[in-house]
Amino acid sequence: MLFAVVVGALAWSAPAQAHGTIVDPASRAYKCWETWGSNHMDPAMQTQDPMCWQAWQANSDTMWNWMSALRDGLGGQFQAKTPDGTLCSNNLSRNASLDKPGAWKTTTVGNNFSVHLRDQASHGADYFKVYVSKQGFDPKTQTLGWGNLDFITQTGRYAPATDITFPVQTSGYSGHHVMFVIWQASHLDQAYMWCSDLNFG
Ligand SMILES: [Cu+2]
Repeated sequence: MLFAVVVGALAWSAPAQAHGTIVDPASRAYKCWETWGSNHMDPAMQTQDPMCWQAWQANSDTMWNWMSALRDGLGGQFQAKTPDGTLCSNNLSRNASLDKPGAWKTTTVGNNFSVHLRDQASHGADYFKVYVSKQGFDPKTQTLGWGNLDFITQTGRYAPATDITFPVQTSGYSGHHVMFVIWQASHLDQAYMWCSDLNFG
């Protein structure tokens, strides 16, 4: 018997996915893309910005697709479905470079600052959840887990827009901290998670 099983001719190609990220204070992948995207082969990066260097070396797609750090269908079970040590990558193995501790370049902020989402797809938000790593946690040497975070705020809903900005108030922080943000988008059960490196000046 001869069966001609045609499985390879799927008329499918991945569309350019449009989503978003926190552009200020910039998420790790966005900051590495913004800083080095036009110059990502520059060997000077290795000494000037070693964490971006290791990320580019590990998988340049992490930067080119800075807008795509999403998972679908988490049902709000962020902690249960995101093991310690995988928060900054949103538990995406292709972005594991973002979970590595080290001298990530920081954005200097005061106690009160604004968080800016740029969303090419205008998904809107059911909410954002914002956390900051505890005082004493060292992003340069420690891998981030849920127990290292202070919960700061959960926002309300935002209508679809390409730019969403919301205020964050903190107190008592100094030096290098990680801001961890979850964006629950509104068009689907679609969750984005990122780390941004802050310097509380
Ligand atoms: Cu999207």
